[in-house]
Amino acid sequence: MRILLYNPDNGVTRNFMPHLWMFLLEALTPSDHEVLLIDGNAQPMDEAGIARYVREQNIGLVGIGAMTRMIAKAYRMADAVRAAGVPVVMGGPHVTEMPDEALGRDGGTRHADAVALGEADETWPKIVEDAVHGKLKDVYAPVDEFGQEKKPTLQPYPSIPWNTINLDQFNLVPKPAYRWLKKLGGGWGTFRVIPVESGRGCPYGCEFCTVTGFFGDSIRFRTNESVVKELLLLKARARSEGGQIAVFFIDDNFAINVKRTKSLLRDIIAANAQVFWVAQISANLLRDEELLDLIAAAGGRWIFIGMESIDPTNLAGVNKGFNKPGEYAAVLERLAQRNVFAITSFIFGMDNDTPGVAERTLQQIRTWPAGLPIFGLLTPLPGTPLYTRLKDAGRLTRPKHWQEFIPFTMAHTPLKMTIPEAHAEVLDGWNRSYSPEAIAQAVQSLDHKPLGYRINILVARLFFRGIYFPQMGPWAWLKVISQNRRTIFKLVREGLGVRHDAPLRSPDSLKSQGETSQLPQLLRHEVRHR
Ligand code: B12
Ligand code: SF4
Repeated sequence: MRILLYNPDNGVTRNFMPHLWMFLLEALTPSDHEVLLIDGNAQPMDEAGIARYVREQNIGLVGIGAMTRMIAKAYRMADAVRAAGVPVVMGGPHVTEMPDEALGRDGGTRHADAVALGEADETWPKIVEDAVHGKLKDVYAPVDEFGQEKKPTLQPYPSIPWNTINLDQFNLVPKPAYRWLKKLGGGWGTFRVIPVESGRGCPYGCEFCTVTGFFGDSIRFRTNESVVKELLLLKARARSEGGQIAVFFIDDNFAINVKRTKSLLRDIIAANAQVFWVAQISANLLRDEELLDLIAAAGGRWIFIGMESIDPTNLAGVNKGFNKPGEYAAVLERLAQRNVFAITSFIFGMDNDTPGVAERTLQQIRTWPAGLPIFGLLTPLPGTPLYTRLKDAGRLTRPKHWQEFIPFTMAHTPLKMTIPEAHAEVLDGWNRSYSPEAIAQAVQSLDHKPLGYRINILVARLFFRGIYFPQMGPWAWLKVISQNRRTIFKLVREGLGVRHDAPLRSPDSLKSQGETSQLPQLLRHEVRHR
């Protein structure tokens, strides 16, 4: 049977990274079936397109996975596939919380023939087998022989064949630059960010988060050996095709067990399996200096920190009192000393927020080392304690907000500001953090660091800007480049101390920390130190 795994686009931004679930399920599919992957963020497709595709490719089963924010599109695509006579199974966080919606048991349209609840690592082969025999059940739940919920151990973990998977749709080097960069040599013909998980689960139970409910509070890890093997495979692939691969460790809290994280990082270093990587770690776990040294030495370059708010009352209100705003600055300084930078994520519209929250937050951010601040609104995702609390209090203004997804628009009224005021705060946060002046300032604040770091923060800021301000397509990009031309020219001028005969170098060949480049450093030349 030919199986299509499809992840819809979010309609707002292009994802910089493919979705792990697709590769994982592909690796777990019995070998007598052929699996095709389409990520709508990289390969846009509409309803007519997917119906045509499943007919032309003779697809026997379509698996669709989606977060809440893409679920309306997922349902439309599922409807088109089913109308073409091909069965659809849906999985992922949204349908796990709302299976009746997908199955049409809530009085609405049925979108899926079957729904896979929770982690599908063990149910997927059974789903495929049932589909082959035309006997799909409505619901597949990960349970043991006694009907008790059963979480996959991650030991063993399937090996994803990164050396053979077709990753063409996930190359971040724009096509026009591709041939030029490839010719130039030095390993920048392709650049991909690849998701890798080293463990699952987070016991912290923040009120707005799906993770604790979905993965359970039992934390499970892969063996160090299996993670290291995967990194080596990715590294070998990048080298063999003259490109670069960076890894996003998608664990919700990569250092949730500090002892184990240190041991993994030591093994990565010992095996020379370093690639540049990003990971999500909560601020309270970044106090340990040895952990930070190991992160830097093992290839860690960006750490995503869910700071959420600088107001302890807000944090306590969403069960995230373990975040201590008083220590944010010290945490970021410690990272920056090791040339590791932070993506700091904030949520506005919390119950204690009042107008002016963006400016108050920015005042703090300006005192921190340059990083990548991002701003969102408190969103009641289905299945979270936040959803239940707001629903019980009658505060949901759009109880099924996912049916009509509107980016950066709240689905409930905050207590101390209005919905438009909350949105205005988010706009203010993005505007003031990603204006050409703010970008120039961030770059300038790294003047004491080698050129590579400044190029890194510039490129990262230009990309991150796109999370809020749509910049799809060449014209949008030209506009952004033109607005930031002063900062770009400044760095180019500095780079003219560059040896033009020197090829672009890969991170592998960089020796000292000071010279180690970071993620999107496509423009890097060898700098002649004067
Ligand atoms: C990586 C990640 C991202 C990436 C993007 C996704 C990507 N390219 O991988 C980035 C960083 C961009 C991102 C952004 C956002 N994310 Co995010 N993200 C994650 C994260 C940390 C890991 C996802 C992952 O790969 N997990 C590991 C795989 C193995 O698990 P899985 O995807 O759930 O798949 C398993 C099952 O669900 C199931 N399954 C999944 N799909 C399918 C399909 C079929 C057919 C079947 C049978 C089974 C199946 O089988 C898999 C194996 O067991 C999750 C949290 C988490 N730990 O999952 C949050 C998570 C998915 N994100 C979340 C959110 C809310 C967001 C944002 C909306 C945040 C924001 N406010 O901006 C944005 C929106 C992104 C967008 N583009 O629209 C929520 C989603 C909740 C929900 N109900 O939708 C999660 C769960 C985190 C949370 N705090 O609650 N995210
Ligand atoms: S620490 Fe992060 S992953 Fe864990 S519950 Fe809180 S928001 Fe979710």
